[in-house]
Amino acid sequence: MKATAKANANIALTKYWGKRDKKLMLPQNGSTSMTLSGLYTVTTVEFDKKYEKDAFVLDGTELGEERAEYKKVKKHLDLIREKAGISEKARVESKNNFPTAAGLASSASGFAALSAAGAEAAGLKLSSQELSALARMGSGSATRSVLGGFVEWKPGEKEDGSDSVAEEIAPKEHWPEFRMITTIVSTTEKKVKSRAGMAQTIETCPYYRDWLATVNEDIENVKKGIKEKNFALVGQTAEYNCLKMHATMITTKPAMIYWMPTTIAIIHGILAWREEGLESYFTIDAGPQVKVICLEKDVPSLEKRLQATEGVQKTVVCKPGEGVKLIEEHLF
Ligand code: 2P0
Repeated sequence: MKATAKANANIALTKYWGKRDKKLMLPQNGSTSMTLSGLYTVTTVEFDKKYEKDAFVLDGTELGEERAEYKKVKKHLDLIREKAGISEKARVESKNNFPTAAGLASSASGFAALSAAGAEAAGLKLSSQELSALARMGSGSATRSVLGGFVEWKPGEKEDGSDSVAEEIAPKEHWPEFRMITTIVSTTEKKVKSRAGMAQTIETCPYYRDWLATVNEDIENVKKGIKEKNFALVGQTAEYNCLKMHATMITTKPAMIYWMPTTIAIIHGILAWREEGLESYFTIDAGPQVKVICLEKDVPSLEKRLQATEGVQKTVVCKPGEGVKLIEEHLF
């Protein structure tokens, strides 16, 4: 009853921000993303009678029962146990190859890996849609990391949430030249986590309904742009969608301003470079890092410019990556 899974992070091209059902983790709106090669979580889960309680080791440190991350993992294990009809406690070890909780979607790769490894270890045989619905129960963005390439998370209409799942827009082979350059401008843990932040936005932001009114059009444009490999359409739509989401964050009470000076310096850089004919677009999540959407041919010039921007600590170039998969190498 032991299994290990590897899941890549994903970055939304059109964002998820807000739940319509907190218990079933159903989103207010659909979203689209690219699964990233190279930024991943590996998780081993073992259910065994020898364990007296669930244990969760993240990046080499065992987390105490009082930690929020421990509670989320335990809740997810309970859900898997319930589905599989088992009662054994589990040991979970998880490793990220990038900083946790700094706006690089660690909960997406984390819960996709935990769901795949946990389901396998518990003997559940799930389709990829069922697996995405399970991952969703851990973290909304994890729904999308179950699949590779370009992905849509359908908001779904059913009350039980069974149709709020991931669907492939196109596999990674469809557009192998597509790139996202992830910049790391800060590795400090953010002050307001997404879950609390999005709930505050729904409660207090006067523009939230305007956000919801325009998201579906963005989703359609991103899907069309991906299918037709229309880079400008994908980039322009993703950038504007990100700005609309941040407009709701900034106008939430209390305001959530995730951008740091380096975030803004990169934005201005991208706009100026675009004027010169170097085409790239930015997208930013609930954190200060900027993800630069571009094509393979422009990566060398963009990386040079990004690395010369004051405050940029690191850049990581990501291609469209694969979905979650089981691997043989266990962490313990
Ligand atoms: C996204 N974000 O679509 C958006 C954009 C952040 C900004 O999904 O409460 O960690 O676990 O469902 O998935 C981050 O939120 O939140 C997120 P929960 P999650 O990628």
